[in-house]
Amino acid sequence: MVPTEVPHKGLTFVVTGTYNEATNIQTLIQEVMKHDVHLVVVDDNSPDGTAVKVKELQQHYKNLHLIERPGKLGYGTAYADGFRYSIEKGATKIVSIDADLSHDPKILPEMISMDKDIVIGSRYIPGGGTSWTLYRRIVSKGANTLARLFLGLPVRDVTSGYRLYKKAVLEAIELDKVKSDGYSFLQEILYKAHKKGFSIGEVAIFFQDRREGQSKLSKKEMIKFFFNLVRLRLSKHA
Ligand SMILES: Nc1nc2c(ncn2[C@@H]2O[C@H](COP(=O)(O)OP(=O)(O)OP(=O)(O)O)[C@@H](O)[C@H]2O)c(=O)[nH]1
Ligand SMILES: [Mg+2]
Repeated sequence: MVPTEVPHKGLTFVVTGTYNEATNIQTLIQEVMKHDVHLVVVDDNSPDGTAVKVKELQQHYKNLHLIERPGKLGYGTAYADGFRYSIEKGATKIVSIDADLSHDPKILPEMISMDKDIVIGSRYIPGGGTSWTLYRRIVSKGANTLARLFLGLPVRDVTSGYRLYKKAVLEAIELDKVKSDGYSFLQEILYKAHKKGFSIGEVAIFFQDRREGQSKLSKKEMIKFFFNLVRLRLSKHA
């Protein structure tokens, strides 16, 4: 009998940044760990003891990793640190996910099986959506349309933080050189990857607004997003 060839599945690492997510982290870990993946939590010394919970759960889950940073150093560097760690540990695909349960881990298999260099969990393709108020929906849709047209990106959801990257994408982008944080970090990675010719796909997600804590979408963040758009468009080396 000719042995059937089993394709090498690769190793997927899921990365989540946490700042005061003690009320959410256990559910996130349980849901993510139902899948055949590793999970890396990057915690910035959360005053609510998020890291303590992670350490407790490390007794039960051997594929659960924790990176502890001394203080709140920002969304972008948290994920960049998690990405680098995952690659060092042998990841071939790396997923970024929010810890506040806005991103449903059930979609992971669909993201992992799609053969694209980047897969975006997208709120703005058919089947996708959000639980947001009208105001926040308009702001987000406006920002996305602007970024898509201005940067010429062939995707509907430029600011979704739920994404899968093949390792080669993150290696090509040189994470140390990414200048922005927050939503701008997300569009900067996408813009650079697109310019380098990486393929991008989208799967529909329903974005569940965080139930605990307050939204941090400030006017400052919106202005930063706009200036970053212009900076990226004008930069020669992006
Ligand atoms: N380690 C770390 N994680 C962060 C930092 N800022 C945000 N995060 C995490 O990054 C993820 C996304 O941040 P959120 O605050 O949910 O951002 P958002 O969904 O745009 O806004 P919300 O409406 O507040 O939910 C969450 O898991 C946060 O805990 C940070 O400075 N350091
Ligand atoms: Mg959130």
